[in-house]
Amino acid sequence: MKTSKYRREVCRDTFCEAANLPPITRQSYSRSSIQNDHRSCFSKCLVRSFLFLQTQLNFIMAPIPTSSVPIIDISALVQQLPDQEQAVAEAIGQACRTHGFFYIIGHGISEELQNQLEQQSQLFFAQDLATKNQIRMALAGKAWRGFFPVGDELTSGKPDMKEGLYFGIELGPDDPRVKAELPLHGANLFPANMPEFRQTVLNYMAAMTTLGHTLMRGIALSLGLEASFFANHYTGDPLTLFRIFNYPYHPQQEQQEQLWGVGEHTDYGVLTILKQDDAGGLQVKSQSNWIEAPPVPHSFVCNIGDMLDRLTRGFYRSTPHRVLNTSQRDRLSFPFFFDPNFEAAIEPIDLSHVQLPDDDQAERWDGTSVHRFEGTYGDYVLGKVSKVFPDLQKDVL
Ligand SMILES: O=C(O)CCC(=O)C(=O)O
Repeated sequence: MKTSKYRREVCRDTFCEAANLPPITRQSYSRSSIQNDHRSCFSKCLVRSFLFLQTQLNFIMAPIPTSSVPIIDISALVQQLPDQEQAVAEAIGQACRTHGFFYIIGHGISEELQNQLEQQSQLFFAQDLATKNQIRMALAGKAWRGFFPVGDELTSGKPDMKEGLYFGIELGPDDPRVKAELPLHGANLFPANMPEFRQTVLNYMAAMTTLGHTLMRGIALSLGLEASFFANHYTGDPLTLFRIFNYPYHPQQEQQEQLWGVGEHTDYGVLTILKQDDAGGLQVKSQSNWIEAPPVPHSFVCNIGDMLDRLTRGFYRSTPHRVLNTSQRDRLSFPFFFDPNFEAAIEPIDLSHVQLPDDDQAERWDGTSVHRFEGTYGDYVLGKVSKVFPDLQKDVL
């Protein structure tokens, strides 16, 4: 029997010891009794060598490199420290120009609140379909809120492998926007059998809205504008949309790459602030390459939407992203969309001091131009959401 130096080393170091056998030496190796005693160690060595090789191959052939999405500590922006805010703003600006995505830490959002949200969401999605359907989206009409099952939401015409809950600003029947039957405005649907869910979601949305204002101050400073520029013109009374998604584990996922949790798309508004659990699966198109944006403890992932692309004439591009849950378990995510006011007309900002890129319509996932669009943000967002739920759009919008 022949064996390589590597296998003899492994055999001597681990398996022989476990089997209480004396180590093989150069002298004893030639004896047939020693070879027999060590036969099972050799086969274990072979399996181990094979597994080692397989790991190396998987690594070499992995299609998506690990993340280079920058991580930015925004605590100086949160605390409004005048001598340090600009440095944070510059890091944000750099990330917006290179990736369109960045992680934030030092944001000050309560871990306890985040844990409550995650636990209650797990409980909600673990229920049977009939129970979840008690708050199905069709029941909220034009307010466009509630639960949708796996396969109901489409990206680029294809069903996404996710189920979810849609929420928005909680408005009562006397609110003038609700009286005027403005789409995407109204009351949320909350599960009657989970009494704490409502307040947790509302508290989380309030915290995210404050964080959205903070980040927009940083984005304004990064463009050489006064910190309150966006609040003064577009986001003082933002349209905020909040979603909770559950991407169930699909055994076929391993064979079929096309079972996207969410297909390639860009977000519609100015800024998305995403909380993801630790399953992974978010992929970001950075400078024409797909890279992973894996979970980073205590962070949120932020990305630019189409309206910031339009406002900056493409200086800050909205970045395509997608989700593939390969974690072998369900994945939860919590995107919060901090968007311009529904009625706002989005006009490009004067950025004569920077060199602007060409229109990217030809490369965009939806083949449209965010720069040539005419109308309010409400017109833009309604055009988009009606494509993701075409049946619901026919019935309620
Ligand atoms: O679930 C995620 O990680 C991302 C969700 C997303 O891309 C979206 O809602 O626009």
